[in-house]
Amino acid sequence: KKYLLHTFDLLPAKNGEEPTMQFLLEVVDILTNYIRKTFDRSTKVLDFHHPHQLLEGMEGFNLELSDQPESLEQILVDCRDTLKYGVRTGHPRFFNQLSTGLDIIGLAGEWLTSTANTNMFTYEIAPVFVLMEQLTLKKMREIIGWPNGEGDGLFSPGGAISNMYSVMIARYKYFPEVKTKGMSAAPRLVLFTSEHSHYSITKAGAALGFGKENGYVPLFVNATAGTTVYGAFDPINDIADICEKYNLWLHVDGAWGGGLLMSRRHRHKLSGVERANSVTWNPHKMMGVPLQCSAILVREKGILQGCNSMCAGYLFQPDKQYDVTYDTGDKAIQCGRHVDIFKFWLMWKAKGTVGFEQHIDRCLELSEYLYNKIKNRPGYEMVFQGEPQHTNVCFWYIPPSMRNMPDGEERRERLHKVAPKIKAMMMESGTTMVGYQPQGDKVNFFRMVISNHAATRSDIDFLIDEIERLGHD
Ligand code: ABU
Repeated sequence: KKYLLHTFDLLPAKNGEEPTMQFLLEVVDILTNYIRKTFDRSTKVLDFHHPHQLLEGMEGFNLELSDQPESLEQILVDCRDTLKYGVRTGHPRFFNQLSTGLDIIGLAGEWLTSTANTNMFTYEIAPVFVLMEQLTLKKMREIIGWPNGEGDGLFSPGGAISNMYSVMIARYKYFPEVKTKGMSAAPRLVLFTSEHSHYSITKAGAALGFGKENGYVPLFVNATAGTTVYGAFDPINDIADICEKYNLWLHVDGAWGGGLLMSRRHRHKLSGVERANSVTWNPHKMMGVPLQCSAILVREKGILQGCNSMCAGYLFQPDKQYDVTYDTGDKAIQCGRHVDIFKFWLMWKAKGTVGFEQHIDRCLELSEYLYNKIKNRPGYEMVFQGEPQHTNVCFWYIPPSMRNMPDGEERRERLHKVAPKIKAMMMESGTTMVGYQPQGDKVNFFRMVISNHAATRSDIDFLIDEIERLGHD
């Protein structure tokens, strides 16, 4: 009977409680089945279809929006199929992205967040979440090493936006009049970042009107803690010396590598981070928090507010009955802001700081296992010399027919096609996923990264077997 029902039969409809509970239990059943299968290695990582196939419509699954309401039965099918044709990013053999894994407590946190369905801009409507955000950011600043965890911060919609915040506040720090008078209130400014840094730094420069010319005034230096492809750590102390000498803003992009601050064994790789003016740190990467969860942390208190506040009277009334400094929304460039904190706070409670440390140490041990397994294995060439600093292991797989080819343009051209071809076959067979890219003058190579708490040595072995099975010519 329930299948003949429609959305308007659910709460707040009269007598809607029973069908609402039944419907939600069905949804929970779909979700829990999906979760169970995600951790079952006999389940595929994905069931790949080309965009035109999905757009044309699969059996019983039509992406077109309908003018008339669909039954709850169809809505449940839509839920099931949406997951069926998606990618299981929590699968132990999904290595494609820096953010992987499915943490059950984090997931529960995300469900609760959606149920609360509130907005982070004011204490008035998100009292508990605002306090959780403040406390968690303070803890992160303490871990960075800023005295008493003092400073400022926000959770933002991803590392690129966190990095953009850092450029905005640096500009505000040195040229506050830009806020009201525009770019003419500052000389032509330039940012410094390494070739391997994340493209969001140059994107922020482009969006905010910076240039790349000699003769412009240096303002900002980005040091990357864990580059996206190689996982390399810039020498923060050396860079900080230069920034101090020339009075430049130092930002550390630890979107990927920031998580290593939780590990007593690995945090030395970010030595000097406490000298930064701002830090990006994405718990949704190395700490396994469900997407999205990215923090911009700032050493100087009040600067985010100074840079971004617009004091909208309809939202940030100064005469509320509580301490309105907890209305943190005006620090953000967004108005509406999603609650990203709860799942992270809940995971921290559940695991403790030591739990994050164990997770990070384990991921790094696994990548060491992979590196040792392939560094001298026939058919593999490492992209850079020496042990990886992070979990990034970058390598070429050389199919048997190419192993005796002399180095040269022909070999480079052929090698450039190997990783995309193997990756395409992996996706078609749905068994595993790993990223590839060219970098500088280096032709396409695989970038293996490990942040998934479900991955084990057997999954690393599987990946290597799979590359060799698919790459054998
Ligand atoms: N923000 C960079 C993420 C890239 C990746 O997952 O590979």
